[in-house]
Amino acid sequence: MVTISALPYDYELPASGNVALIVIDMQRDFMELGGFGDILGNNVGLLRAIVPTLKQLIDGFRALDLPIFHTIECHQPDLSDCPPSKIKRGKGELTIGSEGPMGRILVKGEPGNGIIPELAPLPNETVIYKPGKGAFYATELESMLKAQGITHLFITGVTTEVCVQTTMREANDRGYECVMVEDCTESYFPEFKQSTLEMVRAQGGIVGWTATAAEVLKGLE
Ligand code: C5J
Repeated sequence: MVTISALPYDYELPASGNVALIVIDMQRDFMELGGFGDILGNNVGLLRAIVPTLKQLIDGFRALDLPIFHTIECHQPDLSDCPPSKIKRGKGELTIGSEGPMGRILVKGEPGNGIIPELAPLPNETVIYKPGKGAFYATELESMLKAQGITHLFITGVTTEVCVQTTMREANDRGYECVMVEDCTESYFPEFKQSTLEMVRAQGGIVGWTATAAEVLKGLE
């Protein structure tokens, strides 16, 4: 049994459990000027603070030979997987599919849709292309986790209250024991990040746990 110091109480990983790291949407669209996040009026610079810590966590999982799943929020070039309601959101001049400074916004394969170079996935790591906010919606993630017998998830990435929280709630409802890694997730709104962490671990961990990257690595190593 592995014990990780977490909130609201210690997180326990039984010998029969298998872990994975989930890295949500660390893509240029959200992290750089000219991407979707910027076009919606956000200060994308705020998100960069977690990159070194998230890199350490990813490197720790790599060193332990533990599975890593990266996600990218994106749509097919013909936008057939993007509901009109999502395209309309924001009321900006540029919307999903428009030509932006880094190629078509939030479209699979465009330069802006790539994961930032510092956190680029290795060839043996899985990349999940997701059309929704949650990583389970309309993707192969659940079947892949099941195939590998994964039961315990460490969830990271951006943005905390949108795609990270949605994914953690989806995972929790499917029976996964989830930890949101506090210093490996960030929001354009610091108060939303704080509220999300509190929501997750309220009521005895109604959605799961939160812990720092250092505590996660200390427990797993
Ligand atoms: C957003 C995300 N914020 N990855 N996506 O639209 O959180």
